Amino acid sequence: MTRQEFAAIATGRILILDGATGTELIKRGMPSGVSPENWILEHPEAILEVQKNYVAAGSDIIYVPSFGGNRLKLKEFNLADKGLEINRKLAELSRQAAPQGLIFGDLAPTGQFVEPSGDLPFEESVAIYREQAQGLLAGGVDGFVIETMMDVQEARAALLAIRELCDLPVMVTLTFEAGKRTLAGNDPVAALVTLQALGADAFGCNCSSGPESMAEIIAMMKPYAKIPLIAKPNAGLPQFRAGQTVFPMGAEEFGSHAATLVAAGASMIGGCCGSSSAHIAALSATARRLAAPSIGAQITGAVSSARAYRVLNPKEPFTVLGERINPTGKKALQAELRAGKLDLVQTYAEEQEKAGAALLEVNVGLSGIDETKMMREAVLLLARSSTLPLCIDTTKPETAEAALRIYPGRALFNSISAEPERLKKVLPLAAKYGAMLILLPLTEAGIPETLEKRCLAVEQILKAAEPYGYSISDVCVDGLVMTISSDPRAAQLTLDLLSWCSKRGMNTVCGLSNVSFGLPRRDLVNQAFLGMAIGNGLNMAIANPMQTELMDLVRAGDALSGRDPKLQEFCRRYAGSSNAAAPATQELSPNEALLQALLQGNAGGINGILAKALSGGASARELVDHILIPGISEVGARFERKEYFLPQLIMSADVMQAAMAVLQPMLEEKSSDSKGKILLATVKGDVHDIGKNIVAIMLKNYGFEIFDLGKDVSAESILDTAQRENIRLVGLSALMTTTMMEMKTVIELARQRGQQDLQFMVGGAVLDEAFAQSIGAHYAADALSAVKLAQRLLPDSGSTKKCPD
Ligand code: B1M
Repeated sequence: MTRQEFAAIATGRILILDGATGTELIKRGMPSGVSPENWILEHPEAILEVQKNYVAAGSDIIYVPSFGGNRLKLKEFNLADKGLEINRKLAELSRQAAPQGLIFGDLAPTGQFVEPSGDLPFEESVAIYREQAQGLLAGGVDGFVIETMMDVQEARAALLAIRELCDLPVMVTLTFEAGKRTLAGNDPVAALVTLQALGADAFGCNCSSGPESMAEIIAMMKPYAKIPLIAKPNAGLPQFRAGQTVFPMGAEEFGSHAATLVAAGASMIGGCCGSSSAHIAALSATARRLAAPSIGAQITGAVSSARAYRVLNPKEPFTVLGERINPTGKKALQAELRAGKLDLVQTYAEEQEKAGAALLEVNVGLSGIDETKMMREAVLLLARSSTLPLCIDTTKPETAEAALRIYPGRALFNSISAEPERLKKVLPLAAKYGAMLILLPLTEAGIPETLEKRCLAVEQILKAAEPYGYSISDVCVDGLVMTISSDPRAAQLTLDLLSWCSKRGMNTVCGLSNVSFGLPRRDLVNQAFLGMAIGNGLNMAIANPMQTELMDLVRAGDALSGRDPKLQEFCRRYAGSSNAAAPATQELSPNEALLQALLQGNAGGINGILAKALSGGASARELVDHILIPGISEVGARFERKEYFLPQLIMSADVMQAAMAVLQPMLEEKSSDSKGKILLATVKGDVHDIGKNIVAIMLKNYGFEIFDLGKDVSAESILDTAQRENIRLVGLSALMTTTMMEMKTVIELARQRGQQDLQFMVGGAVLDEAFAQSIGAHYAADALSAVKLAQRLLPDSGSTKKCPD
């Protein structure tokens, strides 16, 4: 099936998808702990029955049961090298179940977070999905579905993998949590903007919620969706009854929600966990009575980051693209980039975001450095640390490609001119990644001297971009600001071009400061020019948002040009303010700077901050106890309140680790002889080790010999080491309710193995005394309590240093 054929069948009718596979297979005897893909191949009759039932219930598209068929998931069952064959056979089975219907190969999370949120290299993720898609293609699928994704970047990897293999239709669905964001913090509209620009043929949500709250997410996305929207909810919110997960919504009630989902804008509906063919039959019966939603976006021209989006449209508020991440004329940034460092890039990003920039321009072009490598690293860093969408600014196509490929959003690309060579090189790659474009009305002959020639250049670029799917709403025209010192007509020429574009509904953008080059009081000229340019339709500027006069002018401009409805933003910001100069911002104390760096996840400069704090008289222990531990706890609280998301949690943890690496030697005191051996480990499945490391330092300070096995350590490894090293006390740490029970497993295994004398000390934020007792362990609430407990449990070790009470 071609993408055009898919678009045709998805227009003017409601397509019915299938329902749950996993819960249906469990009903048919699939045990837990097996590879579902392998079990299906060993029990083909089960999946044939499930899928034939869905076809009979009215499903237009059947998902191949290849959900966990990627190399990383299969590896858990020693099946990694059978991926191609397994996926091919699964697709062939689905074809047997639906000989006349459409079967879509199913790609789902690998279980590992991809960079920039996680450690799995992006290209490795692409390769994993490519391999799976190849198997499914060999099995004859009609298209693909990428589903249950929790990180837009992983969905991008899968989509790119398929796009680079074939031109079949691809549907993508993400799983949104109760706060209407994915686990990685992706916003639904931002994810839609990113993935439809990258070439998804339909987009939406599956799993996690019941139909009602899914309808709310569909309604949020609808105005921005150029493609059909998908809703595949669970049969209600899962409930835990008698140790089992139950999905409470019956088929009839589920079916009645088709109307809610379609009214919200979904034109492809089905079921996820807990739904059966009865649910799909009910959904299909209701859908038959409903008119299909129209396909098409009311709001176009949006760019996105992983967590936010911004509509670029002359009717929207003025957009300032922060210009500071550009080494031209900035010695400090040049020095950092040459040294391979990006601390200033992160600082400039934070400052500009705070000052009101809506996008961040990123330019790292500098002689003598590997621009492509540096750009990729800068983009990865900014994708993790900033919510603002990026504008990639480079003249090199290979640098542009590296940036656009890794960026987990829809970027703006600066820039594309009417030079045929550049058009040929840059247009296909910008289109491949779905970037919005800044058009520069330059031709082979240079900068056109008349308005007519500049307009012609804009039209030439638009014409060349059209076959790649670009329309006026996907571009911004650069006003080409030249200096009035050398040509008094320069400003007027730009103003005329802005006016010409504005009449055609085009976005326009200018770099501001060129106009005043060589003049005194450039600020006056720049401000007057900005005012005139806004009057001629300018709606975007590449500028320094730290200049308060400029930002004030921009906001006043929005108020005057009707881009600030009811003047709400202007009044919110300026009511009660006078035109007196704002008080200078106070410099932060080293302790405040340390806390801020931790909360913002900014590891750059952490050594300097710590050095200042220590030379100012703070002790390493005070910094750990009074700044770092409360700070990281605040990060956890923000994560819980859904103000922070996983990437921010990871960045703050990195700062904590960096700070601890500096402070650790100062926390450790030399002790001459060992006071007893203690083994420490964070249990299997848990990677939190900051607290355990602090406990280790304290125990070392009090003379104990520590065998630290690290994090995510198996029970066997802990017990083998204890046996081999003749250790009598084992300290276990766990930070999650899901991993604390692993402590019980370790202790039970020790007893089974006959390690009866082994004592256990446990700690971690989710534990308490009662839990410790219930599993036969001793509890320590913090590092100092751990020392006291160790001294009590290993009395003959002779730890002489007295522990303060
Ligand atoms: Co995560 N995380 N995290 N995390 N993380 C928590 C624990 C969480 C409470 C955040 C939240 O939701 N508010 C939550 C658990 C919820 C729950 O189960 N109740 C959580 C989650 C959900 C997750 C993930 C699942 C997120 C995701 O992927 N969706 C994921 C899990 C990955 C995994 O383990 N499989 C995850 C990942 C991470 C990071 C990797 C990003 C990072 C860890 C980096 C690292 O440790 N190297 C991280 C962090 C930093 C946190 C929080 C913010 C901070 C933990 C910390 O370092 N605290 C945390 C929220 C919080 O606790 N407020 C959170 C400071 C540390 C000094 O305290 O470890 O308690 P603590 O140690 C204390 C005492 O407890 C005691 O002494 C220490 C010093 O006083 N103690 C012992 C600890 N171990 C002891 C052992 C002893 C004795 C005392 O004897 C042996």
